[in-house]
Amino acid sequence: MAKHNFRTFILWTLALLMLPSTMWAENGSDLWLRYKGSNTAQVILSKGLKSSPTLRIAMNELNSNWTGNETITLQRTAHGGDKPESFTLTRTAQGITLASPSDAGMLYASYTLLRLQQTGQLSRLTPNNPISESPQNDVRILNHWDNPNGTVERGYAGASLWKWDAIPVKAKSGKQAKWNDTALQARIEQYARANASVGINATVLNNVNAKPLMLSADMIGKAASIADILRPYGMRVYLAVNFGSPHGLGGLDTADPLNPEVIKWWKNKVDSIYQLIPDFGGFLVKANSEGEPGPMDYGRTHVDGANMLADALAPHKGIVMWRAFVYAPGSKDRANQAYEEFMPLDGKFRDNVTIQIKNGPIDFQPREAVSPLLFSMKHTRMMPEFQITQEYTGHSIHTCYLAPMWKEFFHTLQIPAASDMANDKNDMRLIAGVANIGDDINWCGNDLAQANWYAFGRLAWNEQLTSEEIAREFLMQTFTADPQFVDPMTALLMHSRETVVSYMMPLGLHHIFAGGHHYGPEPWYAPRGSREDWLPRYYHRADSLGIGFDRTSKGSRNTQQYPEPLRSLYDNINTCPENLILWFHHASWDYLMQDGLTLWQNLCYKYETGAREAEQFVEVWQQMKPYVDSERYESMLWRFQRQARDAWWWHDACILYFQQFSQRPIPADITAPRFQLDQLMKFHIPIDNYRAPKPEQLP
Ligand code: GCW
Repeated sequence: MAKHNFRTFILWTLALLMLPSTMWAENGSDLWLRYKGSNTAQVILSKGLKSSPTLRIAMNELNSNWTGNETITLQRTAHGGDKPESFTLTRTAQGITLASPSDAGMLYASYTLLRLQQTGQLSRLTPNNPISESPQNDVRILNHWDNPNGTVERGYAGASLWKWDAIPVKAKSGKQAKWNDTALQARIEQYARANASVGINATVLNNVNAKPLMLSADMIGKAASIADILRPYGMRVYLAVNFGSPHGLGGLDTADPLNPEVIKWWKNKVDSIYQLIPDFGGFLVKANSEGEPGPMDYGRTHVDGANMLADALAPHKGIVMWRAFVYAPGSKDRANQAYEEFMPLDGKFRDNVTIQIKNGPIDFQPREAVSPLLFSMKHTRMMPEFQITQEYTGHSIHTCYLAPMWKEFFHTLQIPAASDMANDKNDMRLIAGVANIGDDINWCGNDLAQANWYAFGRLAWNEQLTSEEIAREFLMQTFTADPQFVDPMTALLMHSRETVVSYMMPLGLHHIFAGGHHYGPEPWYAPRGSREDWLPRYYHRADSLGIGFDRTSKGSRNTQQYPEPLRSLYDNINTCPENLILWFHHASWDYLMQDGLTLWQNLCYKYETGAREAEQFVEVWQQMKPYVDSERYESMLWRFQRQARDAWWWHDACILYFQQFSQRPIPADITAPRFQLDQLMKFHIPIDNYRAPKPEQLP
């Protein structure tokens, strides 16, 4: 705990001691950090190792949370060829040594040691078996879609964590600012601690739909105050910037990236940021996408825009993450566009530019094919972007454990031959996740959605971990290590994403959500005058012959953007994985699938299976009652019940709607619809983009 928080800590402790014990209520705010250590460790720094704020945190965590009385020694190792954040845990007769070339590495080693203890895995660490770890990604970054006005785009866990009004502006003198709102300060420190405990080392504080205001001197001073809290936890701050800022904020009459005044404006702005935040990470940019300004507004290219910013950042070792989420209205296939726009630019970006690419080519759907661009550029640094917040997987209501989706993504990237995947910019690796964190007391709005924050960190550190081991770790640390709880709940989490796919968008269907908020089913959504590529029918293309988007060599030719063997695999309906069949093919209703049933029958059965599974989640959860505190039990119970009801809503809406096209009978053993199509078609939940719906708003 940083020194400035010591007073808060004492005050809280006194306050808690005065509370009668019955008033203690669980609220989920402790996340997976619920150590019950016995305070008996002897933690020391090896000879000559100078203490630092980071090492003080490491020592404090071990001192208060380790159970056992051995001596734990923190030790600095020579850099050698190791990554700075790598570490080794060694057990000797004298105790345990945590060694790393950096303070941050020793902090990660401390959290790893504590995790091993919490999850009963300490026996893995024996004198003959040291444990060494090195992060797979150098930059493991959260992207907050938080706006300066306190709202969070696609956030379902309350308002923004950053209470900008209450955050002090750090002065040019470099003196640490004084926080009046110490509770906020403590909360941000808890955020940093949670991230460090799973290896997340960077954060973009604000929305990619960025306001020019974010670069005002005041906001930079506030970001610097946040950076001061995050720094000892090994985290660096980045900002999303509005490309039009020289115009929108600086008062210039242009933001043309080749204009000398504009170039100078950015250079000065960057220099002023580094004065206050010497380890500032850099910029994230959404340009010429969904109405955001960009270099193309001035007849320039992504390269011109990204390189200009990169040049301003380079003297300070900052980077640009330039997003490839681009698509123009009226296109033949939205899935083709990032590739078409960026492939001709391959090799033209500066070394400190990374193209940030969503895992799939459309938009964070429950299941997407991997973005073809990620296989294709050879001379450009690229990073994947995941969405941890559940915009398309049930907001903070449905339980959908996303690690299996991310593992599926990593796995697909391994399918082409290594030589086809060679990229000469792989000396530094990065990965981003759009955060699911808000100011709700339990951080994520849903106690089990914390698992997605946790899993993002763990996988960003080590892509080889299995979804299952991550789920187990999470459950054991967050709830209880009792196998009566951990086993069934691991199974539930492991199943949950496929269940969501089944009741929402099976067989490669995508984007058939309600318009705007993306919560429920509206495969019919088509208000007059809308952009065609924002409407479900653009994606499902149901007609009397069949359903699905023909992206083959005879259709939009999207399959041709993939390397072999994926190209041929996807192009042929008979070899295309069935879970993506409607992503790549317009298949006939009577197409025979591997199980001998038709596509139409399979579609009906998928919805049926998904809805029944969601119902089983309620039962599983009810059996967990003895193992869970009543607060979290109740708060998850209504969510599971709502999820099951929503699954039937999806089931009825999609089966009845698509039957209008298929004109085929619904198999007799499918549960009879509870809703009527015309009722459902009249219904549109009156919610905005910033909140999960309330139960009473739903059918
Ligand atoms: O997922 C979509 C969302 C937008 C978002 C956009 C993006 C930040 O619906 O809310 O805007 O993608 O990723 O830029």
